[in-house]
Amino acid sequence: MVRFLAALALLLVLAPAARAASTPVTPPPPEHRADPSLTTYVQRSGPFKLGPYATLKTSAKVQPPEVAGAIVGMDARLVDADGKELPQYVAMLHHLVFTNGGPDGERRDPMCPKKTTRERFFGTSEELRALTLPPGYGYPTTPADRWNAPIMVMHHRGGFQEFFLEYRVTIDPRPVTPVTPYWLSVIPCSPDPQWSVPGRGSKEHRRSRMYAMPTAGRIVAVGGHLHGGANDLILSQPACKHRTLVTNTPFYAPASDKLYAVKPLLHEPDPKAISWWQSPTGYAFRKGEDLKVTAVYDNLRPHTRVMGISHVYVAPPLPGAPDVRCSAAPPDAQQLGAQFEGPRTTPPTVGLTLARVGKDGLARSTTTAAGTAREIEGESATVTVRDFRFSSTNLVVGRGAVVRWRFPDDEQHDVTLADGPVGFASPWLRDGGGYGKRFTEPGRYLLMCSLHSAYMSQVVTVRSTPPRPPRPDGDPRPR
Ligand SMILES: [Cu+2]
Repeated sequence: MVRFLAALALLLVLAPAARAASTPVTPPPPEHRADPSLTTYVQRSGPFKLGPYATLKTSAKVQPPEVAGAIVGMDARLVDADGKELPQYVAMLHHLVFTNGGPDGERRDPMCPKKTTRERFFGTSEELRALTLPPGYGYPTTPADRWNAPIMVMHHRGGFQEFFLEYRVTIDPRPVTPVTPYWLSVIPCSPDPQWSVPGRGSKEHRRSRMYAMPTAGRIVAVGGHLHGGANDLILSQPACKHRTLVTNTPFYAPASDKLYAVKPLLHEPDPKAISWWQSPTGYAFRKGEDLKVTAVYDNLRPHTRVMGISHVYVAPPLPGAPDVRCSAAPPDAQQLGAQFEGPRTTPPTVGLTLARVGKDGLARSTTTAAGTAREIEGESATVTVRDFRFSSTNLVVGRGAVVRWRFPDDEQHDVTLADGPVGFASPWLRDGGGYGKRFTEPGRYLLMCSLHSAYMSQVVTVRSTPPRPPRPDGDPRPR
């Protein structure tokens, strides 16, 4: 009897209580490149509902698997109720970041001085790249950790679509060398870390940011995130003759991919994959040393709302190692490439238009303005963005005039170029926020709200002549 009770007690300690009954477990999928004897926890969040042509921006409830150990592989995707993956041309996983506040919810990203951002340890996007780490390394996890996952999904169709966020986490319960994740974004510490490439004809557009590392360490894995139009993401070490440590290469889908047949196409598709770098030896850096992240974009055409984020996984310095300066390139580095057939490394030319939803509920491409032209004679014009509408849908201004947009609603909107002479976009704005833009290049600017692109559009036509001076008699009528 005693033996039976002891066995029962052991069973209670070891078995199902150790994880939620609803969490299926599998061997690691090949994408995780993990020891096949390990266990992968397949978890879901949702359901979420997408409206017609909607952009869903929310925070998904996610939780760590009910075991302590270290995460050695992780990925995420959108699935339907049967677990079938939703293709990107239907519902696009545009952004997803897993954050970890630790057991007390207080853990923060050390690179964000205002401490507003929790530790980001895994991100995926249209690239759908899995987190992998060299053998023997892992990101420590406990069931007590408090996770969260800001997610942004774009629906490319009319009607409604339900989906679940499925995330797979491979855990090694054995002791491993712990890694710390660093999110080195060209635009730091923002929920929307975007800028726009003007596309004024010079071949390349580069934007960089430097980060002083708070501790010494070794870079053992580097992933990244880029948007459409990107050529490269570069992690470099300024103190070592500015050498490049890692280049993450974007891989674009073949032209035949249904992603490029989405009608109307309302944003430039991101790369379908991005390379991943990992090395058990790693690159050493010193406490306080700068690392630099640089995003390289095509500048022949405008690319709006782009990003450049390096996901850097750092292990402690090797035990007993001296304070290494400019350590040699690790001989055991691996660069993992595209996980699909026929990748393209040159960003494809993508033509974007505006869209309008018809009485049948279907959106159609258009390059024309909805209303009659409003001619502005003076130096500036104001547009109010309210009730899912631009107050002027068809605005004509002189060259050099300033257009100011006001966003009084409590719903977030923005103004983003779809097509035109110069790329620009405002941040997401609401509650009285404003944004201004001086138009120095003549031409037609097709503009939309990127969050409601099928429903909110505007055309600004910039004349080749400057604004006319006001009439001396004060008569406001157009001449
Ligand atoms: Cu992005």
